[in-house]
Amino acid sequence: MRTKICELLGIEYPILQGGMAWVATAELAAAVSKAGGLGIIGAGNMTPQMLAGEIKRVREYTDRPFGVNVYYLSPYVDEIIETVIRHRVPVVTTGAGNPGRHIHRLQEKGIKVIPVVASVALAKRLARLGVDAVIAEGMECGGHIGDLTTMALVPQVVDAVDIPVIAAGGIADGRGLAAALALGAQGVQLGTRFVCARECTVHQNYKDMILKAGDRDTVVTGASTGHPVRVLKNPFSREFLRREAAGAGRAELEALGAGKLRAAVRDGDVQGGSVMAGQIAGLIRQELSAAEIIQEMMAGAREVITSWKGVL
Ligand code: TUI
Repeated sequence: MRTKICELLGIEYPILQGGMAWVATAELAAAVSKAGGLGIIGAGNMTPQMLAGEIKRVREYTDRPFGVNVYYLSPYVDEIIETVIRHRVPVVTTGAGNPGRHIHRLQEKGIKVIPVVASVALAKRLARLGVDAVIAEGMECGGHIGDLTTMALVPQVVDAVDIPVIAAGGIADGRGLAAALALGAQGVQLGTRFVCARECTVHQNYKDMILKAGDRDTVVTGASTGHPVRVLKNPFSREFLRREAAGAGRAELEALGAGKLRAAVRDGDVQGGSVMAGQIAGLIRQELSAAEIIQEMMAGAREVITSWKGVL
């Protein structure tokens, strides 16, 4: 099941690991790349020095291709771009903003650029600027979200651009991969599923909360601030939504959210922290290694696609 994404990125399977802030460290990225997918370091709000350390560590674990996700709300965006160039990172994905001003400089240095988009309009604008592929991310995903579902967004982006499209949001097994391919995507990106990879260094409380979650256990905070974020329901999300409903302003809500992702991911404060996760959390029932996740997905997708042939 090699697709254009495998050729473009030099990977074995068309599976990318989301570059999640605080979660996607060198350990996780290296494990996914070693297993034949594309591991991605989440630069989040890291300083350029911290990122350089993570890049170096991935290379100590594997010489396979990997990526860095650049978070466009970070105060260090321009320096992070310089860091990925200096360290010759093979692939850059981007999130939470328009990477337009950096595309040519990255590509000039041989770096593949794959932005996350949540709309057809942005996908078309970035395709015109020459990006290598786009990740079309539906609002089923965890963290910062757009407003279209994966099912509606992916085929519309596929029809609007002539570069490969990677589907994200709500995908965690072989059925999701097969569905994404059916929608015209050339690959998938998984976030929540890889949070529960054995090699992922998040606090065990964070993994346990995803493993115990059901289908309706996520909620969207921050819709009123123009920065909606999907998280698991907990005392933090309830307090956030209570204040939001009471008319709290953007500044108050931003202050309430500050540092809460780190608290949940690194300190295991899954009551007072922000436990970002996608709607597919309810499907995830066990911690597996990155290689097991990828092998299980590939086998599951092959099984689905083979069964279609029986129907036709
Ligand atoms: O970036 C994400 N998901 C994220 S980032 C994040 S870090 C965070 N930490 C604390 C509080 C809040 C967030 C958690 N989750 N996904 C990629 C993504 N990017 N989804 C949607 C977009 C997007 C949105 C607007 C991409 C471009 C865009 O462009 C606007 C423009 O300038 O045209």
